[in-house]
Amino acid sequence: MAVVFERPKSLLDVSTHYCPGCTHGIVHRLVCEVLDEMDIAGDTIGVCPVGCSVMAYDYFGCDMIEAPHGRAPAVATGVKRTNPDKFVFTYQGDGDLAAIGTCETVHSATRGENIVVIFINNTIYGMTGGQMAPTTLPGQVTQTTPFGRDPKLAGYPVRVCEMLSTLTGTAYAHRVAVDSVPHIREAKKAIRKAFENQKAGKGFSIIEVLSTCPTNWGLTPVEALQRLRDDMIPYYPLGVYKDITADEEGNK
Ligand SMILES: Cc1ncc(C[n+]2csc(CCOP(=O)(O)OP(=O)(O)O)c2C)c(N)n1
Ligand code: SF4
Repeated sequence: MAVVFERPKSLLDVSTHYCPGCTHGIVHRLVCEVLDEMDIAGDTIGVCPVGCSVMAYDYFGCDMIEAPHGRAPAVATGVKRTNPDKFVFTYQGDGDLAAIGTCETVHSATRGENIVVIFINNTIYGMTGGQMAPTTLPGQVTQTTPFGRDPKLAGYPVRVCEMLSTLTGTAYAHRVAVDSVPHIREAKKAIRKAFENQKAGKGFSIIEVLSTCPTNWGLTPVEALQRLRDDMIPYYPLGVYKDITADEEGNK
């Protein structure tokens, strides 16, 4: 019988520590499918964050390095500049990328570093037990906003793709989701395009992936996917926020 679906070769054949129904696994798979299709796993260096994906180095079958506390884009900058022929990506949650690592995120984009950033937005700090993240929605109950996030006290959520798309150094900013098959296919295309951008030397590419954290949201995996659709997508609209390739082609 023909095999029509199998594990990507660059996704290591090990059990992960992710909770049942967590969408981190889907995004790992998509990155690995792209590495396989472009045949670049042997030439790729990934940078892990703090957060639930801290141990992603055990799952990706390429070289990996750990960068604590939001410093992944800074580490990726050094790795890419010293290894310009390698593909370099970071894989970061919203606490890592948009709180403690905001500075590194913004400035690696302003410098137009030729790296790929995979940004997992699940509106919460997953690993540490469900505290408010910069992306937590107004009214969302977390461990540190037990009555719901009140923007008057806790500020407004940060829309990372919108913010980074204003920076000249950003080549590509695209928000996708992994709640349905069509959205997952779109996410894969976006991740592929980000790596193709790096191959072409286009500069900083960020793919924001709207994701779920069923454990800390207190929902079943299926309910969590529905919340992503009902609450997250309206606040964080999907789409391309910046694409210099499309702009260049439009100006021809
Ligand atoms: C300065 C600092 N404060 C707190 C922590 C603890 N910490 C480690 S991971 C994490 C949350 C990360 O959440 P996120 O980046 O959203 O990833 P997720 O676990 O949701 O995938 C926190 C607060 C830390 N490492 N450093
Ligand atoms: S705590 Fe949340 S983000 Fe972390 S593995 Fe579990 S479901 Fe995923």
